[in-house]
Amino acid sequence: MKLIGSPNSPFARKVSILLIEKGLPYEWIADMPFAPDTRVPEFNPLGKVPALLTDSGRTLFDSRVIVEYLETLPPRDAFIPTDDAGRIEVKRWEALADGCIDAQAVIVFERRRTDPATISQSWIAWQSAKIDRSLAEMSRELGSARWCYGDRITLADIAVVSALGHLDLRLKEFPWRDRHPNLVAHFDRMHERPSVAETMPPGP
Ligand SMILES: N[C@@H](CCC(=O)N[C@@H](CS)C(=O)NCC(=O)O)C(=O)O
Repeated sequence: MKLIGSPNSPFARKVSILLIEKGLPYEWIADMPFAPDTRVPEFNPLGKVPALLTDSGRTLFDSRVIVEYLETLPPRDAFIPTDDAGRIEVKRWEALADGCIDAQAVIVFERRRTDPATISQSWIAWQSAKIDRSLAEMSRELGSARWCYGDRITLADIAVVSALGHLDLRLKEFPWRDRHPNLVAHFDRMHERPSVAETMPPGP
């Protein structure tokens, strides 16, 4: 299996953490989708990372499909519950965390406009509100629990730590630590795991 990703991509990190947690061997192929010589479109017509090249030669994307595929490999169903209610809850967490990353990415790209005069502060504020609300929802749902869902680590915890890690990387000024101490505790606990510590984005 080969994982095509960029080291700072939170979506690729989510997949990497799951691969490591499951103990699945894989080859990491670093590729920046915005580099002029990128080969990402050969694996994903959408030109985004992560993409996974399976041992049978199939390319899979996006990260939500890849994690579903990985859960079909042994140890099967270890990170997404198999009961309907649990599965939907964990996928809801993933959608929340991924959506939080999407809003972060929009802000990052908006700020990178070559002509600063064209940067839309109202668009940034619109996206910031999504981040605020998604973090508040994560914090509310987590409460004082150790794990996002149930009594063990799931894909939900992995998705959340990837989203929070990307905030630390790209939007350092975002005051999530002051506002949500329970997310900080979860984040710190998750960093005790080698899978999370080893996949810290190098930045910048
Ligand atoms: N929904 C996708 C999002 C992937 C994504 O946006 N990846 C970014 C890097 S973090 C990317 O490759 N962007 C390149 C582009 O938008 O052209 C997933 O979950 O895999």
